[in-house]
Amino acid sequence: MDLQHFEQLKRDLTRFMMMYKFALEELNTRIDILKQEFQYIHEYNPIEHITYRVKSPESIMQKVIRKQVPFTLESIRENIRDIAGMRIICSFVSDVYNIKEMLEKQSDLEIVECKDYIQHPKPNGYRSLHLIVKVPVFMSDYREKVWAEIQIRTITMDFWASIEHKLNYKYNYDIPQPLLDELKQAALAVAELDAKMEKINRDINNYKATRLAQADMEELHLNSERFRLPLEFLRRLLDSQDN
Ligand code: 0O2
Repeated sequence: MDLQHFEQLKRDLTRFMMMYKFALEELNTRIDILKQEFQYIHEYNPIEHITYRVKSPESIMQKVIRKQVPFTLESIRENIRDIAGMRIICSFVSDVYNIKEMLEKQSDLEIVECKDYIQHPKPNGYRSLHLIVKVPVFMSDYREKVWAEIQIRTITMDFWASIEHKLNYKYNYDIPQPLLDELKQAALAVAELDAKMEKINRDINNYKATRLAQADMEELHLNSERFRLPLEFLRRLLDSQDN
C-alpha cells in the first residue's frame, strides 16, 4: 500500500471512531439531563455513576473475526453494535427499569433491542440490562444514526461482572469448574442482596410518602401564602370536634 492510500485509510478510520465518540457524548448529555431532572422532581438520583468507552481497534477486530462478518468499515459499522458502549450503574433494580423507561420516552433515540439479563440471567450468572440503540449525531452538513450499547445494572451486578471479567482474563477464558460454580453461587447471592435492598428502598419510599403527606398537613395554603399549622393546633381542633 502506498503512503497516500495509507493516510487516506487513517483519516477514514479516525472519522469512523470519532462518530462513536460523538454518539457517547450525545448520550452522556442526555443521561445527565435525565439525572438532574429526576433529582429536581423526586429529590433522588437513580444513577450512581456512568462510564463509557469506544471499543479498541484490537477488540473490534476480535469481534469481527468471532462473528465472521466482512472486514470493511461499512460491514463493521452495521454488524458490530457495541463499538460505542455506555454503562449506567444504579443502586436499585427498580432504578434500572426507571432509566430504561426514561430512555424509551426519548423519541429520537431508537431502542432497537433490549436484552434483559436481569429477568433472564446468562447461564454463568451474569445479570444486566442491555439496550442496543441508535443515537442521532448531528454533524455540520449531515446527521448520522450511530449504534451504541447501553448496559444498565446495579452496583452489585457490576461488582460481580468485573470480578468475572478479571477471572476470565486471568484464566484466559478457561476458568476452572470449581471457580465457575462459586461464581454462580456468588451471582445468586448478589441477586438475593439486590432483592433485599429493593425491599428497603420500597420501605424508604413509603416512609418518604407518609412524611410528605404529613408535611402537607402541617401547612395551610391561602393563594400564594403558606401558614404553618402546628400539629397541636390540629389535635385540639380534632379533640373539640370529638366532644
Ligand atoms: P467488552 O470488553 O465489555 O466490550 P452480540 O453483540 O449480540 O452478537 P454479545 O456481544 O455477546 O453478542 O452481546 P451481549 O451478550 O449483549 O454482551 C455484550 C457485552 O456485555 C460484553 O461485551 C460484556 O461487556 C458484557 N457481558 C456479556 N456477557 C457477560 C458475562 O458473562 N460476563 C461479563 N463480565 N460481561 C458480560 P464484550 O464485547 O464481550 O466485551
